[in-house]
Amino acid sequence: MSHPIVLHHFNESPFSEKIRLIFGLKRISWCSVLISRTMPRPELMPMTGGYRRTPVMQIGADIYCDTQRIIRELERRFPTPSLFPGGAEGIGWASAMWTDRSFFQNTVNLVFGSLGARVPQSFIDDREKLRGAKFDVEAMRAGIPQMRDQYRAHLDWIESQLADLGDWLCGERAGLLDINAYMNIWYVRSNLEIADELLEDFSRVREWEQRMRAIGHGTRVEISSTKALELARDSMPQTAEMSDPLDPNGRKVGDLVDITPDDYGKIPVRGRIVASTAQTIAIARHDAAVADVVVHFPRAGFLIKSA
Ligand SMILES: N[C@@H](CCC(=O)N[C@@H](CS)C(=O)NCC(=O)O)C(=O)O
Repeated sequence: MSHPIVLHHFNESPFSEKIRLIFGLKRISWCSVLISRTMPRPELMPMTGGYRRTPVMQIGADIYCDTQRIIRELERRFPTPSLFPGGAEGIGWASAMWTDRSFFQNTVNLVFGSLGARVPQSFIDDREKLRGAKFDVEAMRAGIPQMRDQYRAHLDWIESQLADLGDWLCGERAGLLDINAYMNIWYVRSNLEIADELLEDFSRVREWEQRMRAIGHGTRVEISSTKALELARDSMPQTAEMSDPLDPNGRKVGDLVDITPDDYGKIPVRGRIVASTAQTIAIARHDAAVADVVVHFPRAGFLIKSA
């Protein structure tokens, strides 16, 4: 039986926008579960085992955490059109380490520094828990000049790539590199009145932004979080066992491990390894609310420890 593609997300989430655009690019029909921007998310946590970042993709009782892992699964299930129209697959994947970390942190500081007193205290409290550090809107505000310098440098890379290659960053159509980089422009555009000013000197980026926006989100149908929970509970995970004979730490199918993001939202998820490769790891868990699930993570950016 084939299960629907379900995305747990919120509309304002830039990482979710990446996935929505991939739905658009690949013309995928999907179910949307809108979650709150802050914790708690009582109907999602039984599925992820505590992983709290947004978005999460669910296909039956298989739960995909982190956009790297979600995108890999979408590319596997819907290979056409490819996210790598110009080849260069390695750099396409690796670009997330630029766009999701340094470029994104730059963008976050710019957005929240500019929003300043308009950021609700409840959001600040939640993001302090997420980061395990102060979410210091005042310091972000003070740092806006430096953040503008950095944002301009990131935009300049995109502009020069477009100058070399034409309409898209890595080939004749939009691909993963475009999706990853665009997230940070979408985020600024959605939040800041000064977006026009920030983008003023980058005419190619502005035209590319229009092309990106036109990709759309595929076909979206809303469902409730309760319905999604039922889908997980009434399905069996579909992940086949697969061991990685080259695992640098000798991990095997059946090993009990804790998997934790290495940057923020450092909540370990515990389970037994079902499948692993150089880029992915999947663990089996049981929860009274959803029965058996398999939770999937990427390897880059995550810490796997023996439990
Ligand atoms: N590396 C993660 C980062 C995701 C991320 O930081 N998402 C933001 C929302 S756009 C988040 O999780 N915020 C806290 C939350 O939603 O709990 C990914 O690629 O999915």
